[in-house]
Amino acid sequence: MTPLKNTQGFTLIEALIAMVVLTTGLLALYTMQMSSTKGNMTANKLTLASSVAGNGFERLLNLPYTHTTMDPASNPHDNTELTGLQLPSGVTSVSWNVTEWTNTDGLDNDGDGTTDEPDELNIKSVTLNVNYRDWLAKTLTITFYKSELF
Ligand SMILES: [Ca+2]
Ligand SMILES: [Ca+2]
Repeated sequence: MTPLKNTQGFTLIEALIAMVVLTTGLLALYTMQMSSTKGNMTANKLTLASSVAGNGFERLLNLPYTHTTMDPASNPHDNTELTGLQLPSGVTSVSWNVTEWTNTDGLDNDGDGTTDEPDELNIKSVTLNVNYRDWLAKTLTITFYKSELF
């Protein structure tokens, strides 16, 4: 068995360099961990907001075309009008605006004798906003259309 050539151990400088290298690595790991945690929370809140937006969208689509929650004259509407709509932690409010789709093609599209009246197409455009928080206050917006025929 050959004896070790250097039996004097590490110098103070070598130990310090090793500590600097180790500390740099640990700091990089910490930064990565924090970034990952933050991204995870952001994704979680966005998923919750999307779920609430989907619920609100389904509820509004299933109500009658002339329901008060779909009245353009009462804009902006909010979640207190949808009984039982659950807002999970982090989701602060839901609001939506309804607009009658108009056209100005000079034709009486619905055959009621009036040309280009505000509700001639029997379609409403709804812009639904879900306000939520992750690290910052954010808003998820979806737009959908509701037809009087369906
Ligand atoms: Ca008309
Ligand atoms: Ca028209």
